[in-house]
Amino acid sequence: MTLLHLVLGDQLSHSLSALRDAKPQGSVVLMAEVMAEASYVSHHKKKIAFLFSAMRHFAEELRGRGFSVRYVRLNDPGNSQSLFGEVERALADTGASGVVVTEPGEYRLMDEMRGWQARLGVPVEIRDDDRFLISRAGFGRWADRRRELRMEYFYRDMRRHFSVLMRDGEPEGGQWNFDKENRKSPPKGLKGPRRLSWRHDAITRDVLDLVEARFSDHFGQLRPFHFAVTAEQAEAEFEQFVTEILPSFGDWQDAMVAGEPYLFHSMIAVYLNAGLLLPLDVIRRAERAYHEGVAPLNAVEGFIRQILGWREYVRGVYWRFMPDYAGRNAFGAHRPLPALYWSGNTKMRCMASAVRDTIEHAYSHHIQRLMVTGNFALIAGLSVDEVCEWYLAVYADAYEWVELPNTLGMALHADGGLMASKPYAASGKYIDRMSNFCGGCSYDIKDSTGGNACPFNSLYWRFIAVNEDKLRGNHRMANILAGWRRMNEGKQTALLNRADDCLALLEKDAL
Ligand code: DLZ
Ligand code: SF4
Repeated sequence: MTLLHLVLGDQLSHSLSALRDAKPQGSVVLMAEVMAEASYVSHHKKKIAFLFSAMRHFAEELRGRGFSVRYVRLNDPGNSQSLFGEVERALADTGASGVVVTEPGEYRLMDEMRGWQARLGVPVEIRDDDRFLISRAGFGRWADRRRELRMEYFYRDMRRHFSVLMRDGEPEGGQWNFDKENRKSPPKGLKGPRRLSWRHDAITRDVLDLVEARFSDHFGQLRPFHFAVTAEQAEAEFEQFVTEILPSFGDWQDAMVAGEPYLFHSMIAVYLNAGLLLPLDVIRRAERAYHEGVAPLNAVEGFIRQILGWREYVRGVYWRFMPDYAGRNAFGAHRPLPALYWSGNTKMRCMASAVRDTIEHAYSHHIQRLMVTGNFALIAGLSVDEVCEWYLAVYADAYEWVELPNTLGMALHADGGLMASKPYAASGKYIDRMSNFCGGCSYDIKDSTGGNACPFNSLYWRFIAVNEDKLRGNHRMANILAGWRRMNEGKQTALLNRADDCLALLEKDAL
């Protein structure tokens, strides 16, 4: 009796639940490059190249371990170009009597897979993805006990459960969170260290040619291509992060510097989310760096919180509230996504820098995503659907389970506060404090109402004014609403007029 073990492009872990009982004899592992997955949004070229190369390398590793692997390449004759079609073909060709798969990361695929057994006429077993540290059901039980789903409490429970950075039942250093120490403004000349880069082998060269030929109309620059494509390479990058970069990660976590896309960020989300690295391994390694005196507690705690707390939390929220979650739009934001999100052509230096980093690297760091492109989308009232689709397409680490809560919930507050206790709306002042963008910008950061005023300043106040009713119930917004009400009418009108001018320019692609 042969079983078909399906491994998806973001499931490249040897410990994957779908492979748990796979045997060199009696099992066929199926992996498939298909247009349905590669083009349901305009994925960045680098994202597709990374995934296809990592998939091909993973298939080679499985073969090296004696498995029989059916690997379907995008250009293979007969490729049906959908995962279902490839499972169907593989069943017919191998005579396998059932399918085993690990639950996919996206709702649309999960929904489709639930119908596979009836369509295929063989048992289809969908297993939990135990690469995550809490199951969907486990998160559900945690959430059932709560009135509000705040990440901070979830994170503390996870710290206790896994005994991470704990000492005698108390958090290491006497505090759960050291964020106050992690908000330093960047000094002049702040530069991130040089990162490892990998030579292309024959597999990567083939994939780059394939992506160039088949996805030329997709977003982003394909070359230079620098990602790790095996677990071994990803581990080497992570090791460089722990020893050379993590010590500074905490201090400069929220800093932004023109021409420095990475600064001190780990850049491991792309590998974690595809399965090349496993969360508990990286958490334990970072914890060890603290105990060995390699990195300070504020840096290690901040890093661990992203993985043990935030990453698991957003996945839990996603599955608990889908499919309804994707349709939420608390502020009724529908303005079409402006062309500058695809081109980077704008006089706003902070936006140009974030989008150009994205075009070049399929990456921009957390604060650029949240406080520049995300904040702008929030205060300009850009379409929630279009903004979410943009984030899903352009970042190499983006799959809907992680992208949607981060974009819709955290950046756009479109879930009405389910995740974040207040909207992350900010004027240009925040960007000026945390970056070196404003000095060299065409707009005047100090001005809010003139013809050359920083657009963030007026759009911020317009956002507050337009959404006053919706924000009134939020006590964390009380001071800001009071500030708006206290402002004299002339100033209010000037701000709203400047905001309208900015939105008109945005529509003409001239902001
Ligand atoms: C993102 C992606 C892309 C670009 N291509 C493939 C593919 O050809 N084959 C595949 O199995 N998976 C691919 N993926 C990842 C899937 O879209 C991902 O598994 C789902 O979105 C669920 O997270
Ligand atoms: Fe961005 Fe405004 Fe600063 Fe220009 S002045 S970089 S638009 S925040």
